Amino acid sequence: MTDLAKLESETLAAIAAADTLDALETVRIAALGKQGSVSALLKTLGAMSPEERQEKGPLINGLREAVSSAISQKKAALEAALLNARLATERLDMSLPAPETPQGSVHPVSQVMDELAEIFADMGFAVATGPEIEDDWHNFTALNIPETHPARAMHDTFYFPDGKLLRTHTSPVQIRTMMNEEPPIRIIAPGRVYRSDSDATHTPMFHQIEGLVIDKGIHLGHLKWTLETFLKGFFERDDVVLRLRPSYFPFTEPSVEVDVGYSEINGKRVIGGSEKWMEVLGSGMVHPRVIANCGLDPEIWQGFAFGTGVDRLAMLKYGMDDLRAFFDGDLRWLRHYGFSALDVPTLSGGVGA
Ligand code: 2U9
Repeated sequence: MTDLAKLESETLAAIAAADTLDALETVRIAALGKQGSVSALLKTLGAMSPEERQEKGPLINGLREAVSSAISQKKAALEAALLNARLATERLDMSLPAPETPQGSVHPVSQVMDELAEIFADMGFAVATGPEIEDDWHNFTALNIPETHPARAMHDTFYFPDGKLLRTHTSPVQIRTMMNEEPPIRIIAPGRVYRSDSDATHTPMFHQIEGLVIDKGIHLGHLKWTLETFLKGFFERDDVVLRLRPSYFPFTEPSVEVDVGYSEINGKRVIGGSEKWMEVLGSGMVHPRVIANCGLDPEIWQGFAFGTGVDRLAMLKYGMDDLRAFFDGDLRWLRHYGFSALDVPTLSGGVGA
């Protein structure tokens, strides 16, 4: 065997024997690298006589071609094997049955939001959402909240350096809806809101749901019926009694605070009857100035609005006593108070299934 044939068979055998990409790279450097055996042969071509080069050139170049193509093929094979091995270990058997005990649970806030959406959908309300970062106009000015109102103070509102703010209520969603849609309007606006406040009953982020109806000939009677239907559906009792007290909000006139009757049984609040009262909602007829601020004629369009805290509603219905635990992410709390993903609230099945 000639030296060339020997070198070729040895190098091809080394390539065949390389069982990792690293080992193959070592073989490649030994043959085709700067100091490699095949490279050394290529360098000898320069010193040869033309006749010798004519004879040896094709042989040496053929050797280089054979070696480099064998390396490419081997490299592709090793890479494919590596990918297949990875795919085999990362394979998920989608036909496996789900775990007997589901791992996750639906947070009470999500559950109550779904319950509320279901109850209001039945009354013809659509769900509206909007940005959590708002401007002063949508959060305050449009709602007839004057510059001097305490809610604007730095104490309550989180401001950004550019003057934008974290919405302090979901009311800007209703402002945006009134500006962008033609009445009649029937919406609820659930979502996160932010106020600089923190104790057992206040967290800097909490959840609100507000509602808005704009139509012709809307009056306080429509508001009372809507809130009564909502609270009866939510607490799943027909004996829910409402008490409307006159109040003041800049964005409604007249304004009413709504109490719900309850009694205390074994130290627990049970909604129903009229033994004791607790405030659950704020509401009123939308202030004509707010309607005008959104480009509508208050002589033609009237409406009512209401607002309440979703976290507080959840606490009342499901019996938690510390709001802060809602946002701790403690798995024991979530397992205790969480809902199954399959407990979809429906009016027929009971919203709090
Ligand atoms: C528009 C017009 C009027 C929404 C309203 C309240 C009364 C209210 C509080 C309840 C407890 C907020 O979570 S809470 O602190 N809300 O008392 N909210 S009327 O009135 C609106 C909203 C939008 C355009």
